[in-house]
Amino acid sequence: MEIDIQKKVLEANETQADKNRSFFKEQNVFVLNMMSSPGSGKTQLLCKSLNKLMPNVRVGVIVGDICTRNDADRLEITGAKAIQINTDQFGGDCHLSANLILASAKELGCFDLDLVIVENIGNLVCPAEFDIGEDVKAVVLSVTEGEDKPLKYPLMFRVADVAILNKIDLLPYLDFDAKLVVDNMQQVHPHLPVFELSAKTGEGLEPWLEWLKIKVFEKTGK
Ligand SMILES: Nc1nc2c(ncn2[C@@H]2O[C@H](COP(=O)(O)OP(=O)(O)O)[C@@H](O)[C@H]2O)c(=O)[nH]1
Ligand SMILES: [Mg+2]
Repeated sequence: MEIDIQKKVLEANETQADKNRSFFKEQNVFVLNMMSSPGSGKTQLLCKSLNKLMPNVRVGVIVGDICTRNDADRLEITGAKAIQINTDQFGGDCHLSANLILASAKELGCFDLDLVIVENIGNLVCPAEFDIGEDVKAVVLSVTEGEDKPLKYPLMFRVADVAILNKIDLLPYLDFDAKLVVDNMQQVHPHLPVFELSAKTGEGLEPWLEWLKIKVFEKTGK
């Protein structure tokens, strides 16, 4: 019974995600879904990225959290419009579903944008199961989380199109093996592109932004 309901929820989400994809195509906007566990540095990375991308790339953000609009407030300092979704009113969902994304994308006004970035709710499990009609899924893992996480949460790394290893400025203070974590990511997802960077210092940011800009151009021609 429980499995049946879960299957129906995922199927309904899939149908809505296809509608979102058509909407985003019609609006000629590229959509990036950024996922990670809480605290790996998604908002920090987005703030740094937005400062470099705008105004050449016109970016809007949709950000999900169970409560607060802290992240939307942080992101809006960059000048980007940010829509905050809080899921406590929907039972505290641990992921953003496709229907919530479409409503927020319409509020954002995609027509004037080249890129919509969705900062998903901090969780390495559920967001991986819910397609939102995005073009690219990115997973962020920080160096304080342990090298074994790609092996423990393989679905997230399997569905990701790109991975970011964040907080490399902390490597001198930790017993963390960056080569091992990249090997573990690529064990569950062969040839997964991985960008090692620090969203705090900005080290390693450029290759990630170049990769993203090429993806946006390939879809939108902008
Ligand atoms: N040292 C260091 N701290 C970082 C870096 N990126 C984020 N942080 C810090 O990590 C904490 C969580 O970051 P946040 O962006 O809120 O993570 P989120 O929950 O994934 O959105 C904050 O205190 C950030 O200042 C980084 O590259 N290096
Ligand atoms: Mg955040």
